[in-house]
Amino acid sequence: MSNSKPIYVTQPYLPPLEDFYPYLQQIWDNKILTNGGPFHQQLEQALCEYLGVDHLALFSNGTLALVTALQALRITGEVITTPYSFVATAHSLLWNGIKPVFVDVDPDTLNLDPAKIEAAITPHTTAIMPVHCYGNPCNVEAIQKIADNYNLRVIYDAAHAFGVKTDGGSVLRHGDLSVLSFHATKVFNTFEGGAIICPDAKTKTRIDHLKNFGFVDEVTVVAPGINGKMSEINAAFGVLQLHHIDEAIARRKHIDELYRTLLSGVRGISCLGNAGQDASNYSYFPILVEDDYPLKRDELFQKLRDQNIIARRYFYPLISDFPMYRGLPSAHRENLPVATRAAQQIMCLPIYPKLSDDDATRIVQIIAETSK
Ligand code: T4K
Repeated sequence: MSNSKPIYVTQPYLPPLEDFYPYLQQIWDNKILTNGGPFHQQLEQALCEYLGVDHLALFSNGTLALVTALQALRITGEVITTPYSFVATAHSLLWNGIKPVFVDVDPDTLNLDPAKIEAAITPHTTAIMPVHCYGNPCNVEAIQKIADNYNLRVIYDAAHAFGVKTDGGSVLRHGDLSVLSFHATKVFNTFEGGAIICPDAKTKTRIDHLKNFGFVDEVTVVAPGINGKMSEINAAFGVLQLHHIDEAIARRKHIDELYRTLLSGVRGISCLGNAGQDASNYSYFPILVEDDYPLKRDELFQKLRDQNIIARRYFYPLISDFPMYRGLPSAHRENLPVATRAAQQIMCLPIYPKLSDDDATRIVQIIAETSK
């Protein structure tokens, strides 16, 4: 075991602590801690401007935002989704009493494969929930075409897709709703947090009611809402964090390029390519450990661990392999060959703004020395 300090798959970006004090002072002065206070409003506005979207509702985390997005559109029955994601994607369906129907992913992007969606549609299907995995955009046009043909709603789990742009605009403008996560491990974080992006003010109002117990005013409750509100301290941190986001993404881009250059000659290791976006956020650095690499993926994973490099196997196991899903007919591995293979080969290397070039180089050296 190495004596060096552990290098994790990610490390949250934190602005200088003293920069946060004035924000805290403001909260202490006005005593508004939550329930749509001034920082909450300020962050919603600032994020709409930064992301280039019209309406955004903040949440206390991405999972509650997903659960509420499904409620907002009154989704029931069956929803087509990907097995290749973080469990929260499918859990949000179960929390709404909806049956997930897993469809395989595209081998190049590891996003839901539009060519396989149609065969999974039944009379009970009401929506599609794709994921822009690693911030690589889904084939939004093909998905929308299917949704239009079958009168289905589309809710994107865009937890990884902060700041990603396609065709000159935010990827978050596609579908009926998109959901972001601002968890500590994300490109833009508010410690915990999330948001729903919606196209019109009426839907935003409904979402705002749903995240506040269904209250419209002091005496009127219009829905069995939840408490999904973001607190002032998280929102204030978000406002400050937003000043640093471009710099943080630029540093991630540099590491992404460095990894790609250094890994280009390593036999048996492949990097996921660009999925057609004009602006990426470099939120993850996934590699595939293929058959011609001398070690199995788990052996390489362990080898890195022995050197105190804590990579992660996002997304292994597949969601469809967890006990609450594996009994579903769509969860059978024969139905999901591409996702099954990817889950066996995937490993996400450390990437975050403070990761040094030397550390990134050392990580690749460890991977490359076995492949010589
Ligand atoms: N949809 C998708 C597609 C998602 O990926 C996620 C979340 C969601 C929905 C749900 O959004 P939220 O409800 O979370 O807002 C992490 C995150 O907890 C989770 O937010 C994220 N996806 C998922 C991909 O990764 P773990 O279990 O891997 O987290 P953890 O605690 O092992 O953290 C990974 C590494 O990050 C640690 O080894 C060290 C570092 N770290 C972590 C935390 C929490 C820090 O340095 N500081 C920290 O505070 O799930």
